[in-house]
Amino acid sequence: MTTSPFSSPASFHISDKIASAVYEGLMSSPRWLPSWLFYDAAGSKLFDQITRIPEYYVTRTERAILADHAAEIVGQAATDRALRMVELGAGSADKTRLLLNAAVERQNAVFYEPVDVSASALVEAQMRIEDEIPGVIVCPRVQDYTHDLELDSTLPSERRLVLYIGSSIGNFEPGESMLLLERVRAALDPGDCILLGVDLVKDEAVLQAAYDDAAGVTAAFNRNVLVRLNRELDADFNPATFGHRAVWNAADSRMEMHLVSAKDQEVWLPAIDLRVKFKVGESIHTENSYKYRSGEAETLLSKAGFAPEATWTDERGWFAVCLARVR
Ligand code: AVJ
Repeated sequence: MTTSPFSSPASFHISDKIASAVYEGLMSSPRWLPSWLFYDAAGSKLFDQITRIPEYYVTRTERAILADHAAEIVGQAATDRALRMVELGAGSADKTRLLLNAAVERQNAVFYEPVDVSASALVEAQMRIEDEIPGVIVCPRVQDYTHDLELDSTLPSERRLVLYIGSSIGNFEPGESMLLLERVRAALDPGDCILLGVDLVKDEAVLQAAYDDAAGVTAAFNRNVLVRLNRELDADFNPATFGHRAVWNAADSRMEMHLVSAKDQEVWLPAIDLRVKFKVGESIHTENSYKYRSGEAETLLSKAGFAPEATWTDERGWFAVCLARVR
């Protein structure tokens, strides 16, 4: 973590990580905010709603792939050993359940280690999973897997399968995703596996609709970041004066989300002693969601020290799930 470029705000509690990221992003030109800021309690709820809107094909497409191939995936990862399942993020609900169910069917008990920065999300995942899938032993780990990853050691009779599903990797810049996968590989032993879910490049209209749904849930998700800054940095954004914009950036192969100022205005963020002037039409870049071409995820995994073994996709070729093993 870089040190804050401003003196520590005194009066109320704020996270230094948030303060320094917001300061850096809003001082930049063009302005940006990191996409991890979306996931406060309200934002996590909104994302959960997004996964169910008709235009957002991502979650249901990946779920269908996993539903069709869970037993095969688990069997191929495990070979002749007992599988320990690790998940980066606190459980993608029913998608994780499909794989855990398949593992419980192969072996009587399965250890499941969800890794997340949020202790409350982990507690919730633990209760839900232990309740719903007898045979799963949950060992939660509070860790920021984007910075460090340390896992329970395994017995010689075991093998790990790390789940990094849900297109979570799509939020990382190409160089960052490479580093992240290298770090994951470094925490594993030879023979351990990763299951990586990536969203694929597709028709622009489909992408556009998925990130700008008719019901406006994604717009609310995007604007919620301003609500969060109002609460946590005592800022005075009027979220209604920022429009939601989703664009396909073909050159960089990514969907982008922006918040566009509908008028000339000034926003004050007293907690970081920052005044920001927005011109009408000026935007804050809030998210990149990278889309892969077929074969690219496998190339990335190879460069990070994994040997890709199998890729599963849907009939339309919209999403890919790749299994790769530590060499
Ligand atoms: C959670 C990063 C996979 O990029 O599709 C959904 C977040 N942003 N709608 C994605 C998101 C807008 C999502 N990921």
